Amino acid sequence: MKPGEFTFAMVKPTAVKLGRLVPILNEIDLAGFRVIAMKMTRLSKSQAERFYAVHKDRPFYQGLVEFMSSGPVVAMVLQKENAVQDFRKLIGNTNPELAEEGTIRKKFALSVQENAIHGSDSDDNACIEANFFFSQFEIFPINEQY
Ligand code: IDP
Ligand code: MG
Repeated sequence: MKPGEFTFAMVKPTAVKLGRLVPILNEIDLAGFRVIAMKMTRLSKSQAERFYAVHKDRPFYQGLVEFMSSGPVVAMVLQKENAVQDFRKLIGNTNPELAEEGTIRKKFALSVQENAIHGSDSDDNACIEANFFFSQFEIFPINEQY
């Protein structure tokens, strides 16, 4: 897959627990993204620590790790042109109080921490994060050989 054509997303534990998975997937579909890999899984604390290692010195890190390992998440790889930027726009600001009207976080987030969904912030991180959850045999890019 070429950088720029895909991003990594993860529906966070509270959103899954509250039954918001399908409504969130609907928003993702309506925005023109194609799901090319998906799994429901639960992160161990050490996996959550590794996934969010860039934030390890931030005051919210321990709480974030506890939260992200508190229940099942749904991880996915999404294909679309300009995927990373368009998906960040679709999910909105990290803080739901600042998130733009119509964004997924505005609609589904409970708080800054429990903000419904993760989206990669760069093409490099989309690649790293997709590989964190999926092997090459679990990602099915849409192309001529599909
Ligand atoms: P992002 O998810 O919009 O990229 P980041 O700054 O990368 O935001 O933070 C990662 C995650 O850490 C957020 O999605 C949120 O769950 C949590 N987080 C960020 N800032 C805070 C905070 O100030 N308090 C509590 N949790 C936070
Ligand atoms: Mg981030």
